[in-house]
Amino acid sequence: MAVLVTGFEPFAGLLHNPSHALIEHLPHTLGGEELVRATLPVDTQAVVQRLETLYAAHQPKAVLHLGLAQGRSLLSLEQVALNLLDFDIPDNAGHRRQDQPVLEGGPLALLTRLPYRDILEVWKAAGIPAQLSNSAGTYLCNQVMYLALSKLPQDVPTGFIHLPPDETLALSRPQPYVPLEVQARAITLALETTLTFALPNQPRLDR
Ligand code: PCA
Repeated sequence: MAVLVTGFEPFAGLLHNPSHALIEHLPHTLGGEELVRATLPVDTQAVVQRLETLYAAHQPKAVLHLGLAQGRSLLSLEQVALNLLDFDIPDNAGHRRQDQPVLEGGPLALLTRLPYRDILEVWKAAGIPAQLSNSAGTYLCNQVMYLALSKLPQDVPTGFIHLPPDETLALSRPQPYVPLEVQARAITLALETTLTFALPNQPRLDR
């Protein structure tokens, strides 16, 4: 069984998305599990089918979705996803949404299924600049987090981490950033912690 990690393609006129760049920096296996990486389209319609295909093809034992949060200077471990799509900035296919649910009839909010307190502790010990966030927004990242938590089995650790700009984005427009290498280390630690704490039958990993 595999562990699935995804990033997003660039969007909103940017030429780069650290969440896409970062997945190439992750190890190929973690704790003996294959790490499957994929890049999701920033298209509110196409992303639904893409997720279904990925989940069906890999039957992952843990899932971590990643995206960029422009304007945030720390990694954000997202605590909740809302059943709401509401965005003025069109996605890459030109769609906009207002006051629409991600899933008709679904609960208003879903809580992450990552061991987030453990991840925060591990990050703190490693000096990772990160925070717990209680808003994943109402754009594609929140949609993917909500869909993942709705579609994957309850016992599959599942969640979302928003990444800050990296050095490539900071070079094109001066802004606070966290180097991609540090972000990749943080995500590797988050995945290791998830396999260790959320799947108790897993042998403990060496850090
Ligand atoms: N960030 C956007 C969507 C794609 C991405 O990387 C978001 O925060 O919703």
